[in-house]
Amino acid sequence: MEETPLSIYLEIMLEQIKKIEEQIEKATAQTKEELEAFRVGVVGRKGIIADLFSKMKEVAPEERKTFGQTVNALKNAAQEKFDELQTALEDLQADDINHHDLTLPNIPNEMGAVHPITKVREEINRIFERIGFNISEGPEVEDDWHNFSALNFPPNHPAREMQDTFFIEKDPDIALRTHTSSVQVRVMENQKPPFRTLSPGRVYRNETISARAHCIFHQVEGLYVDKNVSFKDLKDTLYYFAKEFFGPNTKIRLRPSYFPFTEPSAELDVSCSVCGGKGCNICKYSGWVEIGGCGMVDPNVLKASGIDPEEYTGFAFGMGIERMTMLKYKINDLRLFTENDLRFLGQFKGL
Ligand code: 2NL
Repeated sequence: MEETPLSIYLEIMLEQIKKIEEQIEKATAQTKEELEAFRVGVVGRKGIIADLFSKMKEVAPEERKTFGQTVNALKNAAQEKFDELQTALEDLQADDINHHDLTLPNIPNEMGAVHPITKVREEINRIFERIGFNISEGPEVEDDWHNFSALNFPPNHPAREMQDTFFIEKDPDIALRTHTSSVQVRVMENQKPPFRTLSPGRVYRNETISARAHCIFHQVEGLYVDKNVSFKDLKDTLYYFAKEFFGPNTKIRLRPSYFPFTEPSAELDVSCSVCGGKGCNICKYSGWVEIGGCGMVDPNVLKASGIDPEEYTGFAFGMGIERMTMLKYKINDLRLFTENDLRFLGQFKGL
């Protein structure tokens, strides 16, 4: 069958489409912007292909099929080209991220520092380990028994109030521990004397945060239970610790005090390590700073954990780790310990 010759209009159109096809074939996109320009100019709603489709009405009805098929083929080729360019560009960008120049000098990993509280806590542990204390740890969420009742706290002691303690549940009471004595109660319940144990750890009290107080802080408590443990043993132990931690010229002082869990009880002061006892603004010109409290374990406390107070006696003490760290490193604001400011933490590198 003889083919009908194409109209001059269609011939010119097909010629143009061929040129467009060649251009599309050669197109490149090195950047996101170039890729976007291709999308808008070629395959977009107002691009060259949409423009060609709009010419359909100018084509003679018997030639529309040929025209339509040609433009459709172009459209498919252009879409394919666009996908190709897009994939290539994504690969290029991924390459930039993944392939460093391995010949460049290395960026050194910056050495971190141990947190001063951790450092001091470990130093205290080592000092007490040298005289036979082991380290005991326990839960930070405690029941009423281990935090209060077993320690001889009377039923309406202020520490049992919401204003002082963070409660998780009421009746039965579950709270964030307010001291690490709770760990020592667990030791007394589970072990037979004699034992010497040290319980460092995080404790919680419902305090307004200031330069001197925080609702989260650290404590270390010590407990020694044996036959014939005396108040002199307590003093010797604390004196040994103070000299090891603050330096050989350190003195200690015990002032009578009261705790529900010890009898007799005392506050523990050390001679000011900043001025050596001469008087400065750290010790408020008294020469002494308080670092904790201590006493002989109350017979009721021993009994509550199943230890016979007729057979055994014990001493106990508690000290604030933040307080000791502040004295040792002359830090004047407790909030620095929890703010994670690298200008502060970086000063403890290599110490
Ligand atoms: C302070 C005072 C103290 C204790 C803690 C204790 C533990 C048991 C039995 C008896 Cl299991 N006592 N601990 C004793 C006296 C004082 O802490 O100012 N801490 C920062």
